[in-house]
Amino acid sequence: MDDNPIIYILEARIQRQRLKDMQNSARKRQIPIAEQYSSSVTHIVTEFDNADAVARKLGLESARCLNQRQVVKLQWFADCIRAGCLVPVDEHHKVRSGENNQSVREVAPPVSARIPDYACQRHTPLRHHNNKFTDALEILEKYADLRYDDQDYSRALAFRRASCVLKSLSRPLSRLSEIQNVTHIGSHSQKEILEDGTSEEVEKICADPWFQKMKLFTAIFGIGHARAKEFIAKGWSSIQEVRDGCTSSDWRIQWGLAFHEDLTTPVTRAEADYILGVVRRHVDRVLPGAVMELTGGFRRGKQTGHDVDILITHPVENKIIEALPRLLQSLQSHDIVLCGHHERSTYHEELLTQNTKLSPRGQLDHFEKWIGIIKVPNKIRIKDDQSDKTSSHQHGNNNRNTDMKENKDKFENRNLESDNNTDSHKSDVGNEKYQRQEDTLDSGSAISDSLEDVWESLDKASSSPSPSHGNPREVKASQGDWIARRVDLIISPFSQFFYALVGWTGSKQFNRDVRTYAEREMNMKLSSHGLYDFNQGKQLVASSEREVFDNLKLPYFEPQDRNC
Ligand code: 8GT
Ligand code: MN
Repeated sequence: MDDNPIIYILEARIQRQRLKDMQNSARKRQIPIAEQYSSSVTHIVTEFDNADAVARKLGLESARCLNQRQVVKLQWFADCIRAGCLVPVDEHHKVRSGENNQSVREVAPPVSARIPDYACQRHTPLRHHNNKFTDALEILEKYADLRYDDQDYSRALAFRRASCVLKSLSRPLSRLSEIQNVTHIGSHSQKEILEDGTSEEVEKICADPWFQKMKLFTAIFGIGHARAKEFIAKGWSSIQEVRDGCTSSDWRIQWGLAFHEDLTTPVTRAEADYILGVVRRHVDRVLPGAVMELTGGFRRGKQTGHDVDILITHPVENKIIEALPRLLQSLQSHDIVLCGHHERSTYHEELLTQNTKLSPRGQLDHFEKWIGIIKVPNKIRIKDDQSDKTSSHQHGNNNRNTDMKENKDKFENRNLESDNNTDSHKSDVGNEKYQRQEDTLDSGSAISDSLEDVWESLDKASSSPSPSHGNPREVKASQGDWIARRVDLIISPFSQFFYALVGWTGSKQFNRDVRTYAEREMNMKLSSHGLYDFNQGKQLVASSEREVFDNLKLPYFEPQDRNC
């Protein structure tokens, strides 16, 4: 870090209100900001994505004139504000020279063959430079997941790993073969080699009616792969046909079908904040002193999500006992809850050391939780849409469109819900498919995106009683000025909280990799409940998220850098 840092914020492309907020935050933290650009400026903060544009804007001949200074993204500035001081400029903060790949390749160092093996050792920001490849790889992953799920889940994982490596690169690749030798870009992905982000294979998959139907059906709350395949076998190809023909008594499927359009409309951050606020008010009433965190994708900086995950704890360990039923009662009495299911904790200490491969629900956690749907006034979402057009959001960056697209794709692509099927974990037996999947996974603690199928194959869903009041279709028919939103409320004992926080922050791939890393490299077992060190024969406690990383001998990564 320079001895006398002076920061200049290049105003172009930064919304006025956001700029003002940034300047105020910097002032409060005594971060030195120059009003004008001058030769004494050491850091230029910009929304431009290449240094040549910055140089032009400053009236300089070329980006070479900026050689002595750091040209950095807003992310760096946001990191400084968060840290309360200037943080070192990392690779992912840098804005490079070159408007096209050719010149980027001239100035950028070759992609190192020494990319760390595990995603938990790499920065994986939400916005990255290689979407054209990762989009294609994720289609291959999704297809492998849907098509070959009963044979070989590792195939889908190989694509996910490849895209995960690309997301962590600090510059765009022009061809995938540039990093052919890099670990993780394995034989699976090389077969369908993506020279420029497109391949015949990918195009064929996108046009495949079977794939389109699978994406459509697995996006229904409560529907996993096996049921979606049944629907296709019946000749159904639309949601309406499922509504007309599906006789399942599973509460999730019934409500999921009735409110499908609501539940596949991305949840905005304003809605997530609103839900957090509502829950907080009720939590304060029933459990004063409780600590709450908005987790999941929103905590990783996403502007939209498919649900809202809220983790709740209390510094006094046993205060959480019976708090969730009281919270639900309080929410219900205010007509906020549409439907949902309360799961009791199934945690016991042996789970900390137990080999998860033995249990079909080993990849899920054992916290007490509520999985349900609540009502959010339409105006919350609409207000957010409008404010988004005029000013930026406090957590924001300019990735909203990408983010929306990402979520839309996700909605089309998957359903994550049945893994929460409450009864299914009661049985460890009779699930051949799970065993097969586990055999092909790298680690027993890895979380499979196909968990919904694990539960589906246990076929307990249909026996779970409807935990809600009213008939879903009738409720839908008389819906007021609100939208249905999926919410998970998770209750964690304080002693497990920071492990739960890391787990529920995700991403899923981050969890997979950090758990595999713990097992393979550290001889430890990591879960959302804690960390057990087999070398020392004891549990390692953590009283902050940083300590979780410290205990694993990993550098700390902010939630925003866990978007693998
Ligand atoms: P989204 O933005 O589409 O909602 O995506 P997300 O927020 O990243 O994923 P999510 O499905 O909502 O799950 C949030 C995180 O919680 C994931 O990283 C998931 O791995 C983690 N997680 C646990 N335990 C459990 C569990 O028991 N069930 C589920 N569904 N997720 C769990 O750590
Ligand atoms: Mn989520």
